[in-house]
Amino acid sequence: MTGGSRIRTCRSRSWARPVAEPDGSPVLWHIPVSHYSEKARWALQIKGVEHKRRAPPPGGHMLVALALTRGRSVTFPVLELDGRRIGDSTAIIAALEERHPEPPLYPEDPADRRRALELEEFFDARLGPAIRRLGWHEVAQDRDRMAAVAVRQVPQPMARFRGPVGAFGRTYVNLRYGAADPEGAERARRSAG
Ligand SMILES: N[C@@H](CCC(=O)N[C@@H](CS)C(=O)NCC(=O)O)C(=O)O
Repeated sequence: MTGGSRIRTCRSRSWARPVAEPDGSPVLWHIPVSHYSEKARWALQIKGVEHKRRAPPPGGHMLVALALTRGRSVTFPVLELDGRRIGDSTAIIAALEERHPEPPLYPEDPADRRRALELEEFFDARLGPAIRRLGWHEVAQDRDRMAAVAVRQVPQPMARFRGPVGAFGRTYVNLRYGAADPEGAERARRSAG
């Protein structure tokens, strides 16, 4: 990622740290490979908001999301902003618009804004999950490729366990996103096409 915002990644620090940064910086909890996290990263970058980033440990990430949001969310991104922990990329963008209005991400005209929010909802609720399913379906069929992607998501010391990390990743995406189901992947392909 390039651009004006200064970012410090915090992968090596404790993910379980329970309190906000002492200096009050926003913290983006994200999954590096996730398109929803990318959406939040783009919004922070475009608005030039200095922030820190933390990645939860794969496998334990849902528990971390639950703990961060006090049971409101099991997914990432989660943004810590002004003492609040905001789950869901759409809510994160709404909060950033309010806190850092410039440059605006929403169109000014009410009809355009409504249309933009509808599109956002479509991408989040329909296209996003379809693309994710299709993407993982393609990746998970190739064990080597799956392992290559999976080792990039885990802390450095675990990355040398390529085989087990890849197998865990494949099992996870199969169970969680239905990646092993060719018919589901075909439906996703049609809805994404
Ligand atoms: N509607 C949510 C969806 C977020 C989402 O599904 N995030 C995925 C990453 S692609 C996640 O955290 N998945 C963890 C899991 O489902 O186990 C948003 O816009 O933030």
